[in-house]
Amino acid sequence: MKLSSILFLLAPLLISCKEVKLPVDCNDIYNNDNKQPSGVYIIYPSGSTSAIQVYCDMDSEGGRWTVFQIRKDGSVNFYRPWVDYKRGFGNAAGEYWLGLENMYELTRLQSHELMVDMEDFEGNNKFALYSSFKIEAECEGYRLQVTGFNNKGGAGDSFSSHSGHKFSTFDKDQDTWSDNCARKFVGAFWYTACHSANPNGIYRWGADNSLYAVGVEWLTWKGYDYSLKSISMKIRPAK
Ligand SMILES: [Ca+2]
Repeated sequence: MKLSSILFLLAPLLISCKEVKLPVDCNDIYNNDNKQPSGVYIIYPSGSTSAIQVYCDMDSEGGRWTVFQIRKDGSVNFYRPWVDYKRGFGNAAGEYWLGLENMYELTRLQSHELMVDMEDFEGNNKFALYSSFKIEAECEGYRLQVTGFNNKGGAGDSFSSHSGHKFSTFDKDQDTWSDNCARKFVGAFWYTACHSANPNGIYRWGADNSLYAVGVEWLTWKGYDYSLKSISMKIRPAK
């Protein structure tokens, strides 16, 4: 076969390779087709070998949200070591944590907004919006930067106080307390000394004051003695 024939046969492959743009996040999926419903999709936070399943919220407040954390039925254990919080765990169709490294990759190149959606066991829904959210690199302890709270959703601000703090798990204490917040409050978070929100705490089915502040909590809405039915944290590029 002549070289020109081979090139002719390869041409469509070469062209199609150029045209493939893998979605980095749910915002890309939305921009490729804005009729796509909320659901589980594959994204590539850092190139073609980084495929991971996530839940995309295409409905709330304009959609385009990539969910990085969700609790809704207590089916997944969230009391896990550093390596799990770094890499991610759970099931994109159920409860999961996307992983700090993925969150760093998603937020390092452009400005992102954050939405925190929550529901109690009485069927009430609230949310919190933040105009800026990013995670620093692992060598900086995956430090949180979150600002620009907006109380449109009525949940109050239980997260800004965590801004500027490193992420802690029970086996990696980077909090500002002399003791270990992750062990004390049975979770993993950007603990200070220690928290006003504990989304990765124990799933406890509502009001329960038998153990202080260990539940799935958002202080400014339900206080320290109420574990939420559901909570999800999601990001999208700021427009
Ligand atoms: Ca400590």
